Amino acid sequence: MINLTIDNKPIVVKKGTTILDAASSIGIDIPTLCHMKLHDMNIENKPGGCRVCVVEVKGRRNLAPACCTEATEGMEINSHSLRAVNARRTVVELILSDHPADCLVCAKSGNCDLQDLAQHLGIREIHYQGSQSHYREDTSPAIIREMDKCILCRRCEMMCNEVQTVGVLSTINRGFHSVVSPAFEMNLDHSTCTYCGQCVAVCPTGALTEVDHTGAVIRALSDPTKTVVVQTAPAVRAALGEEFGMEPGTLVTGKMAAALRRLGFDYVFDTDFAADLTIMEEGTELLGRLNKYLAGDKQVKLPILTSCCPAWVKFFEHQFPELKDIPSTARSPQQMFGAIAKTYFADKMNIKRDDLVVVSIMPCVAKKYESGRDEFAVNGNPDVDYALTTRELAHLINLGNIDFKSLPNEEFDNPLGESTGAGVIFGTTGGVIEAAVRTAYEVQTGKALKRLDFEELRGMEGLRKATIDFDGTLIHIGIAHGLGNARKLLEEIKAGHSEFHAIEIMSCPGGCIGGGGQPYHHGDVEILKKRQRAIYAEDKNKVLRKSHENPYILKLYEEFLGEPLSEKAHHLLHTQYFD
Ligand code: HC1
Ligand code: SF4
Repeated sequence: MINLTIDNKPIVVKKGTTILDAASSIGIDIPTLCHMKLHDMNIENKPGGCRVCVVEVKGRRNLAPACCTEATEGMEINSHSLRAVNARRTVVELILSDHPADCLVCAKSGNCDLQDLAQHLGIREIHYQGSQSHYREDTSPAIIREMDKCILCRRCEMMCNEVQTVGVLSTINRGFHSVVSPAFEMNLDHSTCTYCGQCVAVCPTGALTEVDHTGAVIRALSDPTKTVVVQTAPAVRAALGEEFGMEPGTLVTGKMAAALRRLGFDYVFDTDFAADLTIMEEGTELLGRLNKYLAGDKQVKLPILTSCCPAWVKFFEHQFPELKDIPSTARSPQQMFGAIAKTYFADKMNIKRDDLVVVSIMPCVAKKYESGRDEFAVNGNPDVDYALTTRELAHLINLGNIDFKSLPNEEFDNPLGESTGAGVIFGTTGGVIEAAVRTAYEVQTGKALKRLDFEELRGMEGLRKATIDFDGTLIHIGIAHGLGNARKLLEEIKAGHSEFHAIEIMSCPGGCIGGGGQPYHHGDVEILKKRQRAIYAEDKNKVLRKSHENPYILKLYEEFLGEPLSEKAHHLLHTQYFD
C-alpha cells in the first residue's frame, strides 16, 4: 500500500492508483477533459492528452498530470495550487483559441464540459489566437459531426475502438490538422459505423451530437390534417427526469405521458406494448428452433440471438454477415409498433396511412437510422416517421413551457399502451432475455412460473451466462452488452463452440438505459445503476409481468394477426438482414 497526502489529507491507496483516482476517493475533484472512467465496467479513457488535470507534487519541478501519474510513497500533492490552476487556465485558453465561439447556438450548450470548465476557471478573455475552421458532416441519419468543436480528447475513439470494437474513429493527420474521423475522412454513412451513439454519449463538447428531429415533430403536431401518435421506449422513463433536475433513477412514466399529451400528441402509446409483442414472436421462434434441436435436428440454427437493437443489427450485418441467419427475424419493438400503428390502429380509427404520423421517443440515436431503413416503409411512407432521443423530448417539453416536475401522473392510451413488466425490463441489459424466459417457460412447460425475478440474468458485467431449468430441459443463456463483448460471443459461434441456446445482445453498456440518446451520464456509472434499479422497480410494480398475459396483445392476435409467426405476423413483424 502507498501512503501520501493530497491537500494535506493523508490517504492510503493500492499500488498503481493514479493521483486522480486517489483524490477522487477522498472527494477531491480534479478537473479533466479527456479522462473518463466507468467504474466496474472496465471502461477508461486516459490518454493524458488534455493536461487539464495537472497538480503540484512537492519536490518535483514539473506539474504532474493526475490521470496518468501513479501515487508513490510519501507524495505530497497540492491539487489546486495557484501554479496548477494557472496552468489549467492556460490549457483551456489554448483549447478555446481555435474553438468556434458559437455557444449561443451549439446543441451542447449547457451540457458541455469545456464550457463548464471555462466557467469554473473564470476565463473571461482568451489570450491566444488560433485558426478557426468549419467542419460539419451531417449526411448520416443519426449523428452530426462538427469536428471544429473536437478537442481531441479521444473518448469517442476509445468507445468506438475498445468498447464497441467497431473501429470507425481514429485520429488522422498531424498537429493542427489532426481530426478524429473515419478512414480517408469519409462520412460516417459511408463507413461501418453502427450509429450506436456511444461516441456521442461521451463527447465532452458539441463535436458529436444526434440529428435533431424536433422541428419536424413540431410541424407534424401543428398540422391539423395529421393524427400524431407517440410511443415511448422502456428506458426513457428511467432517465427523462434527470433532464429536469430529478434524482437519477426516478421513474417518470406518468409525468412523461402527461407531458406528451400536453405537447399535443393525439395518442400517447407505449413501446413496452410492442416489447410484449416482440416476446410473442421472438419467444415462439426460440421455442420452434429449440424444439427442433431437441428432436434431433442438428441443422437448426442455435443459439438464437435477439434482434431488437439496431446498432447490433448493423454491426453483425457489416462484421459477421455469415451469421445473418442466426439472429431472430423479429423486428424491434419500435418497428413492430410502427407497423401495427399504421395498419391495425389506423384501420380501427379509419385514418389513412399518409395522415398518421408515428413518433417514437428513444434512448438511442440508432433508432433514427433504424426507422429510415427501406424495409420498414410502405411506398416510401415509413412505419415510424420520427425517432426523438430522450434529450430531444426534454427539449420539446422545455420549449412547450411545461413544468415537468409539477405534472400529474397520467396513463397511456389504448389499445397500444398497455404493457407488462416483461416489456419494461427490455430497457436494461438482460431484460429482453428475462422477458423471453418468462413466456417461453410457461408456453413450453405448460406450468406457471414459481418465480418471476431471474436474478441470475441481471447485473452489469459485460458478459454474463446463466442456465435456466425448463422443467428438466436446461436452457443455456448468454448476455452481452457493448459490441466488444458481443464480438466475443460471435467469434465462439463462428468457431462452432458456443455453449448457448439463446443470447441477448445490446450495443450500449448497460443496455438501453445507457443509450446514446439518454441524458449525459458524464462517466458516472452510478447513474446507469440507478436507472437499472428503476426499470426493475417498475416491473415489480406491474400487475401483469408476463408478455403473454397482456390482454391487448391477446386481442391484437385475435382480431388481426392470428397467431405468432402467422403469415400476417411475418409480413408486419419480421424482417430480413442484408450484407
Ligand atoms: Fe430499447 Fe427496445 S429496449 S431497443 O433497448 O427492444 O432504444 O428502451 O425501445 O425497439 O422496447 C431502445 C429501450 C427500445 C426497441 C424496446
Ligand atoms: Fe463508433 Fe458507435 Fe460512434 Fe459509430 S456511433 S462512430 S460505431 S462509437
